[in-house]
Amino acid sequence: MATSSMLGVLLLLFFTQLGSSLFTKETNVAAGSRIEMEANGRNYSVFRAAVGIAEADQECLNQGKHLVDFNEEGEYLAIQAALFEAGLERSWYWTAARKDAKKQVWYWETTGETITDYFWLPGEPSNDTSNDYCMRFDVSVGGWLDDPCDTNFLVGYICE
Ligand SMILES: [Ca+2]
Repeated sequence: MATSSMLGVLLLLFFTQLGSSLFTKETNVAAGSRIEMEANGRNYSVFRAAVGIAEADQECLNQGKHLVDFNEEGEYLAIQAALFEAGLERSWYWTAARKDAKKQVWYWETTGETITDYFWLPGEPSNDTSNDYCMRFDVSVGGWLDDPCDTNFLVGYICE
């Protein structure tokens, strides 16, 4: 009896650990926090919350902002540098990039412009599911991943 309950506890610990390593990322941004940041002369608000992109989008709108779009390579690199400088690099962030399902092209939802500078991580966009239509920015490794838009494990988002 003792052995089987111990085994149960061990299995529970194993799967809890497995789950947390699959669905969360070590972070240096506290959940629920908001940090103001400047990059390239523009202001950005960095949030951390377990929300899908629709909620992140709405939260930016509530503040008269929009989800971050990297309108040019320089803006992307400046934001990445600022996140490192602010100690916010160990996290994932939603961006305003979307995939047009019909055309299979990526564009900025904010401007409608097709994205021309790409910083996908190796193997990305992975198209793991048929609805990987949103983009996450993984700062510490300096690249992008595609994900279902309703993914809501603990990530962050950046408003500008
Ligand atoms: Ca921008």
